[in-house]
Amino acid sequence: MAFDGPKSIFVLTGAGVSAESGVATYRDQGGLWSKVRLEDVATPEAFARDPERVQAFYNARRAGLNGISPNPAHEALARLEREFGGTLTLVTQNIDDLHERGGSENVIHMHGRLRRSLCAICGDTREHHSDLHVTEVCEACGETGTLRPDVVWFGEMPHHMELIFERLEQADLFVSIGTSGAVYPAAGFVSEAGRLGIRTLELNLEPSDGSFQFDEARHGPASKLVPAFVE
Ligand code: BV8
Repeated sequence: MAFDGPKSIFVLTGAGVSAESGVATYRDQGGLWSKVRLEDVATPEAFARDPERVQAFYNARRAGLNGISPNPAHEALARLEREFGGTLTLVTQNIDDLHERGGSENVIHMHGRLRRSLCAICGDTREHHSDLHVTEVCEACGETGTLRPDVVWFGEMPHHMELIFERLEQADLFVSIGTSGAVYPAAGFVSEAGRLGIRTLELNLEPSDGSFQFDEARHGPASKLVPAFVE
């Protein structure tokens, strides 16, 4: 690792860390938002308006997780978690489970997880790897039609924000990997780190919207940059 001994590293990942595993990103050429409007599939209003359309959008993405594997970037971050002597906080915006499959044990999913269902009535959330439909019955409360993907939509509060800011304040190195810096509050973490005097590093395929805010930016595929950073 090319930094003079950080003691506490805060890593934020985005879709770019899973791109080489075959998971679609959002804003790249051919990305998810070039095929469908987020207002139609990734907001509570969209779910209220046309639940089956929203379920179908997430069912297709959930099914897509079956045939893919973690890539060297996920594996390098898991190695960092095992071997780094200090504190490592891994926060991901991703809703896939490739960090876990790559060996990371402590992953903070601030935008939820695609392979979990959430009951909109009782709040029960549990592993769910198959399709979800509005006809489904919640096993916890018995209600029908209340199960949705356990993901954070636009206009909804991301998870674990208090813990995230606590960890960010304790960090002495902030590393952003594979994110366009387009969505808040995640996109605001780098300026918060800068305000706190924390060293900031961007590892991304190309300069992101927020590249100018980083002390250092390295550009290239995550499967190459992340193992090189962890070594
Ligand atoms: C909130 C889960 C408030 C679902 C996601 C106006 C109207 C409404 C809202 C807003 C508004 N203005 C601002 C907002 C807030 C809004 C927002 O920021 N909107 C944006 C569009 C302006 N944010 C929210 O609504 C958030 N909630 O603010 O709540 C609140 C407060 C109190 C109480 C209640 C509520 C919630 C946002 C979460 C939305 N959910 N995902 C799903 O996945 O379907 S967002 C989704 O997009 C991701 O999770 C991620 O967060 C975000 C950005 O995606 P990235 O991961 O960055 O991916 P992207 O494709 O954009 O970029 C990929 C990058 O990787 C690129 O830079 C590329 O170069 C790079 N890359 C590609 N290949 C590689 C690579 N890098 C390395 N190697 C490679 N091989």
